[in-house]
Amino acid sequence: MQMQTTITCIRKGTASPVRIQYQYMLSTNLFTKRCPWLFFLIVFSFADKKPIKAQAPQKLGITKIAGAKPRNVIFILSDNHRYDFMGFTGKVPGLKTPNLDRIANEGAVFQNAFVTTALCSPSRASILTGLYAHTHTVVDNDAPAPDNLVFFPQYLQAAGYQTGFFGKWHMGGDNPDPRPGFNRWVSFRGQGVYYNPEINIDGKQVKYKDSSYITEVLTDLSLDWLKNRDKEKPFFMYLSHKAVHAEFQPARRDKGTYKNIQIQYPVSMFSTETPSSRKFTKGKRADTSRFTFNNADIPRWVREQRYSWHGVDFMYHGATDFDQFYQDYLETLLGIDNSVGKVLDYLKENNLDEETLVIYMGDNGFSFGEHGLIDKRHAYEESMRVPLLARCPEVIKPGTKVKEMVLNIDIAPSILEMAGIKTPEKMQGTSFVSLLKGEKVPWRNKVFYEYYWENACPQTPTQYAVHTDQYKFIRSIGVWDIDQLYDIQKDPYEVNNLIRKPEFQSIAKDLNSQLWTWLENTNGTFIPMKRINNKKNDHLYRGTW
Ligand SMILES: [Ca+2]
Repeated sequence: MQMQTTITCIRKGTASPVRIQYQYMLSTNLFTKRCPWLFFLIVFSFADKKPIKAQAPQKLGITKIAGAKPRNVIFILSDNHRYDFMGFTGKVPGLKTPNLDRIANEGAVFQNAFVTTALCSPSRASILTGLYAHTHTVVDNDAPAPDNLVFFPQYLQAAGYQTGFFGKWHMGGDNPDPRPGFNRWVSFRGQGVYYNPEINIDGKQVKYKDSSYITEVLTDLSLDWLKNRDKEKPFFMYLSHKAVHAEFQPARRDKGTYKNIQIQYPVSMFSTETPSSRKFTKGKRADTSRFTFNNADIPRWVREQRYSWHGVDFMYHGATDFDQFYQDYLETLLGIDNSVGKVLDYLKENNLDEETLVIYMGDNGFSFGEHGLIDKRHAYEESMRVPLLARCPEVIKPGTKVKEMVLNIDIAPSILEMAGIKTPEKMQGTSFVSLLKGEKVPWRNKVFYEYYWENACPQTPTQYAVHTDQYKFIRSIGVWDIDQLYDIQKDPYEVNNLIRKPEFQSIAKDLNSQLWTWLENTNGTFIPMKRINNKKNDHLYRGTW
């Protein structure tokens, strides 16, 4: 395969990552040696060109909620924004997110929001369908969305809404073309790029130039759509940002804002350290004195991942500096906060801010050194927890705190309820609107988690987990290794694996049983294996086979 393409790569051997634009003649050998993840990105961008079949909205059966007002809704989704990196949480001293804080102060904060799979495509499919990954079958970042899936905006259209999608879709290979459920379509191929993006607007490719920045382009296009909408109909807007996905690139005005911020090294960052580990000296080490550590029972795959693509000692094949990576993330996040501010300002200026529901959410979490890891996928808290905020003064009291455990599969039923539509029977999520109103309703007391091993990032095995108010049980599949049990209340950073303690055997047994019951009851024991066309992304042999 030979084709001309422009890629961004990171040059090794420099104190901080230097991003440089290369003109490369694409070849398998080059990519597996220099930038293997791009090889997969590009291979899959040409792998799936199936036409997208649209379902006619009128064929969808919807049941309306009697007397309900069809409310305007804006859903803002960010990428890889971890749950606690917002100004109001105080997690990162000096980090400022005034607009996210505004939603939190004037609306509701979900204190226990989780995704059922911490990976871009599966989580996005769960948000759009209200289904677990093993049900919608978008189980990894390359699995296409089957034609029989119904995305919740299709129900909104059927109820008379005008709907718009703006941003990252990332399901079904790398196809940027319009998907069912949206009157206005703005998207891009796969992960997209931060600067000078090529955008698909209602089926036409448009190239943005002059250092245009993706977060601003998407925000401006979404607000243009709102300004020109049919004011006789209710609206639903899905603003789906590329930020803050790696490789992080802040807006130019934000670059360097946090050059002096104190980086926080988490409690579990050094548990798997060895004499050959990188030295981390710039940031502040967490106080570990309050916690009991059981380093003997850290799974081997976690130890080994420390020295992998997604570990602090060998990040992106040793090409990335942890401290710079951390700073870049915070600065890229500022663009998201700015976008949220523009949306809120628009609503206020147009007298829509009392009635419109605005939801802000991340598609999955992100580790910054916890357990010696970066990235997500695994079932630790930083990966499966997400930021989730909601504001709608007509419905939600300022300063509302929702303690119940809510999931990405609850988004679709909740937005439909706010639109006056009952939850479709096939959806596995539950509307959390009652919780937003402060009502006491029966609610789940545990959540289940799944992650499926994927070829592109083989260092994380398949993970299943069950998370109750107190405990988390994590089962790894496909590796000869130890499982994990944590008392999350006493051990929020998951450093004391209880799995071999005699007094916890009955708890582990019960949680394991619940996990399998959930999988059996939701038809989750049959995971589709999708065709893999390329070689394994194994750094060890570096493209020599
Ligand atoms: Ca993501």
